[in-house]
Amino acid sequence: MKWLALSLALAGHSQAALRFGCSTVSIQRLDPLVEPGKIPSSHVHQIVGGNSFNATMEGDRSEHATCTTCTFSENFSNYWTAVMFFKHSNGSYKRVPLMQNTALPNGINGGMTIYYTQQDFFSNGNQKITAFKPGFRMTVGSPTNTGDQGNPGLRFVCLQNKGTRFPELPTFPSQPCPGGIMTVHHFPACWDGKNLDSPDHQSHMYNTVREAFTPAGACPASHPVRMPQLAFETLWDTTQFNSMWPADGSNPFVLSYGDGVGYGTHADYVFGWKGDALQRAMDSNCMFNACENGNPLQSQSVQQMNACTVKSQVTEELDGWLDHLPGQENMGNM
Ligand SMILES: *[C@@H]1O[C@H](CO)[C@@H](O)[C@H](O)[C@H]1NC(C)=O
Ligand SMILES: *[C@@H]1O[C@H](CO)[C@@H](O)[C@H](O)[C@H]1NC(C)=O
Ligand SMILES: CC(=O)N[C@H]1CO[C@H](CO)[C@@H](O)[C@@H]1O
Repeated sequence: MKWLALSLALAGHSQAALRFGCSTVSIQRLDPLVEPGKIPSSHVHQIVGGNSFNATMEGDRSEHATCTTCTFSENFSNYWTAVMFFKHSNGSYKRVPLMQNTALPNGINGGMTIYYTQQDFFSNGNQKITAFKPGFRMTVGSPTNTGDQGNPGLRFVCLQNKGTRFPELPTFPSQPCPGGIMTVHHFPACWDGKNLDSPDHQSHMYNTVREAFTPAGACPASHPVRMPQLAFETLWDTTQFNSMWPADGSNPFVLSYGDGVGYGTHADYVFGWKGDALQRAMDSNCMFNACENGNPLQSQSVQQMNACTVKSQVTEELDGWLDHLPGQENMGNM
């Protein structure tokens, strides 16, 4: 009996895991965290989430947005990564289209899959998971990294099909992938308990991520507060380029800041859930789609998601064959 009472008490926050799709809200050269106010910023990003995404994003974003491209309609957060381009042997570049993930409702326009899990999919490790606070933001990875930084949370997967998840690679795949390429970004989940941001957007957090979605390590005393494990999956439809793979066998894909290896892969997050919605979800038992329709999160249809957009503030050609990566014209041949 004692055991039963204990397990029921813990069950209240033992299992919640959110996984949901977000369509693309914008693809443009803005970087409100790293280069706030700069129009255009140095490289192209693909962004999902609330329509208050802008060159400058101060304060509580849930108060500025009026719609979101994500399934959960109380979620006005923004999530973004660099964009992938194909580099032809003749020197021209073409943007690689995004495609929706498997296991999500059909018709989502590009975008990403977002996860907020506890210690892992199935357990909080008997710790309270504290939701991010209004004004919270962070980045993971850095475009200036040129070697493996020992973060097993930043990975590439060569897709045989949309369901492929292994092996996870620290760099771009070295051969054509029949189902496209997935980039994966796991954020740190240990917070210092004080700062909503830090000058480098990283030192208020501490990373104990292990590979894939396996349970993260314990939080250190300097960053004792366990927050949701945030992760992005982005699927790039590289298949139209497979027949143009270079004769010398080298990887032809490049991230929008000129990285053809992949060690500089990075991602950004600005919190924007309304009120206590994320905390309620983390304290519940719901998993994936079962969290929708008010159980406990309000949700919206794919049509409503796709209808939310942000007008680009940067007028430049991003599609078609380009003679340089947008913003990288002085970088030469990389
Ligand atoms: C972005 O910021 C500019 C300047 O502050 C403002 O005029 C514009 O309405 C904002 N756009 C969005 C989508 O919030
Ligand atoms: C490179 O090849 C592509 C695909 O065939 C073509 O559309 C593009 O114009 C070429 N670029 C140059 C500089 O020749
Ligand atoms: C709780 C809350 O404010 N929910 C709102 C989330 O945003 C949608 C619009 O996208 C509103 O309809 C909800 O009322």
